[in-house]
Amino acid sequence: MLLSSIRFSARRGPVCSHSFVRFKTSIPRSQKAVVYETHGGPLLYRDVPVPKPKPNELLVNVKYSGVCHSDLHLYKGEWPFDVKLPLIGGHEGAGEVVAIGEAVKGWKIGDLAGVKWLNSSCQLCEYCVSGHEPVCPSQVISGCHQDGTFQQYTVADAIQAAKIPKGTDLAEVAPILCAGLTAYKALKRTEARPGNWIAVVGAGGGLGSLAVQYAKAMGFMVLGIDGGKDKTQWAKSLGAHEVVDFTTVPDLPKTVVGITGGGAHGVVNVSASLAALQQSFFYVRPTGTVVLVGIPGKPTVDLPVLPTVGRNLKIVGSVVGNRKDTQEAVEFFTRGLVQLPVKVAGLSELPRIFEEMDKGIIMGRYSVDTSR
Ligand code: 8ID
Ligand code: ZN
Repeated sequence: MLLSSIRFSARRGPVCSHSFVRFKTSIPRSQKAVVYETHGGPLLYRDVPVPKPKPNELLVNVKYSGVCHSDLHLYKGEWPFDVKLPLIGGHEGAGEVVAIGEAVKGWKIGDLAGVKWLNSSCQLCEYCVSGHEPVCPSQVISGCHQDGTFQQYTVADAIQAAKIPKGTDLAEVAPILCAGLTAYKALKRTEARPGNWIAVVGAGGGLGSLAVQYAKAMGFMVLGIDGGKDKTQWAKSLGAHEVVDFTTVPDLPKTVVGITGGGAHGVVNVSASLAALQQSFFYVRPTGTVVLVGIPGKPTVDLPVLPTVGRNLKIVGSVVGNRKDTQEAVEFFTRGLVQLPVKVAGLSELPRIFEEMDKGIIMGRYSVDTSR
């Protein structure tokens, strides 16, 4: 867009005479981002051009982005995804709308917006029209198919972008856009009832810290499972009724069945561990549900057929959530039902954060400040 083509409109502010994009005057031409050119290659903190929104898109000045383990899986090339390279990753962005494409309705400059894993979907297929847009075959994923939120400005489809109420703490709300949403939807997928036991596997991690709190707010009894004293105490401090350290307990299934009086009604596996997933089939309660959320690098388990059939188990997958789930997940946060004790770091520190995540030593979630 040529700056000379900009004209000003009293009603809508400055506009471009060609595309009628509405925008703030202060958008720079370049910005800071973390880019990688090859899987596992250097994570380069460098200047890149500010993207331009398409007619259906918002340009969001990302203030904070959560750092999800999915970003690390994608960076390492662990999943058979069609990843754009070079790539700016990230899909838990929270920021301010600074430009609006000509076809966008319902957004104005200055609104707060969340940028999610699901950047856009076709809105026409059978999944999109039935509220299952995260499985749309034409979906576009932020920080995978297109550049994501590890930059100061990113584009987001206006239909899928999440509305964030004015005054919300952007560092804290950022991880709700993936971790919170995914944890909340997975809990719904258990179809458990208030008072039932939910086992959260990976309770000390990013999704787990939120799953524990959403589960408690939804009226479930919560058993948090993770490794080490720090992580189990952390899960307890977030409200888990009981915690189990999988690294010290001699027989995990027996322990869980004992604590829950017959097995967990719902198991939400938000760990990136194949072993953890495999074990969960042996402590879910008869008629209960195991929800697969975490995706280990080698993602194949042996499903024990006889116990699954004979105990009427449900084994389901769950990927993020739809727009309604997003709205609800954000509301739990803005109502104070879930807390985000995030660790704030600079975007330039992403390489160190990925290292810590790889070692499994992060408690909760990092939220990176894109201004440093
Ligand atoms: O939509 C989805 N399905 C979705 C959305 C977002 C993230 C799926 N994910 C996936 C990620 O790609 C990743 O595989 O969920 C998984 C967890 O993401 P995260 O919460 O961002 O990761 P984390 O912060 O590293 O937490 C993982 C926790 O699992 C624990 C670790 O100690 C850590 O606290 N853990 C491990 I590794 N092995 C465990 C085990 N055997 C375990 N906890 C219990 N038992
Ligand atoms: Zn994520």
